[in-house]
Amino acid sequence: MIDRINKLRQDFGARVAQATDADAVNRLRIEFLGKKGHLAQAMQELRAVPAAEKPAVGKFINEFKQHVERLLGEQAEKFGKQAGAGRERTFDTSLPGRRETPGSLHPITQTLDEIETIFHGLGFRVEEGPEIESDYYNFEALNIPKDHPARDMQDTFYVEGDTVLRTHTSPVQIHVMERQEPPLRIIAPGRVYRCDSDVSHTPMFHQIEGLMVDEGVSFSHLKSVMNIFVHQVFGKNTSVRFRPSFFPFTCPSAEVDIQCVMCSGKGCRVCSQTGWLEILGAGMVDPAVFEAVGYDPERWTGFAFGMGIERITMLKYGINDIRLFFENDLRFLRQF
Ligand code: 2NL
Repeated sequence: MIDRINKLRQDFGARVAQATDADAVNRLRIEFLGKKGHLAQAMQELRAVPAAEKPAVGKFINEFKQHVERLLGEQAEKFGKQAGAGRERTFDTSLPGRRETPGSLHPITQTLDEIETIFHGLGFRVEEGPEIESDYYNFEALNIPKDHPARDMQDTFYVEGDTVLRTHTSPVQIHVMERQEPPLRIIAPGRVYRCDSDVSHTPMFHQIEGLMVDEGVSFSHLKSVMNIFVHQVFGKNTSVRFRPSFFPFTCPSAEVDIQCVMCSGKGCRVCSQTGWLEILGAGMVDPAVFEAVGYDPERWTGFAFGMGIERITMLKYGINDIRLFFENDLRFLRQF
């Protein structure tokens, strides 16, 4: 067996030296390394070698194989380079191109970016804060008393003791007001958490709140800013209306409706035949909130508003199930 390999080795050495082009090298590769080549055959024959000699013979065959691979590699590289030199690479211009599949931002991110840009244009800056908050920043400072239904265990995720997952981004604005005197124009986007889950509620969703505080800020400033916002997001011809409402942290409070985007106000299933869709809540900051952060309510006034990003996105694109945003099904996401 060893003798046979030695003969093969001599034969290979002579022929590889004679090879003059890449084709010849390839033929040698098939003859020696191919499925039915000399080396495969030697491995077959190895089975019949007595057990005592097997390791030595096996090692010998392996060394030969490595030798063949190395020499063929060297020759192939040499002829490959010669073949490439001086010859232009050609390509088939009739082949169809490879399609690029660029990714895209999540629809929630797109809406958030769009809203931030609109308010940036109106002089608002973005502020962020922690998602885990104390009862004080999430409720107390916002004039939400201990027995208020919003604090119900069914709505709020309690972490432990006085610590909660924020149920809105208002605590961000409380922090900002505590460390900074008016005038102030900020928006606070981020994740918020409520213990709720169905086609229109998820335990985590995104909210953006806005706050403007200065001397002489009035409800008409709020209306004007809301009008500009709605017209930029839903189009110039979208009607806006304010309905009286209640929030513990604003007075007076209002809910802002837009003309139904599905039926243009004629009445349909989406708007429950009313022709209007609620998109956000807003109002004049309650003096109790200013007292809590140490602002003089006799001097400063302000407006605030809050909206759910998922809700705005659903209305904008006619999406009827909020859970689609969180399933990450590419068939859904690719449409944005
Ligand atoms: C809604 C309503 C609202 C606010 C949020 C706010 C924040 C501070 C002071 C006063 Cl620091 N108000 N935020 C005001 C009115 C409504 O949100 O429906 N959100 C989804």
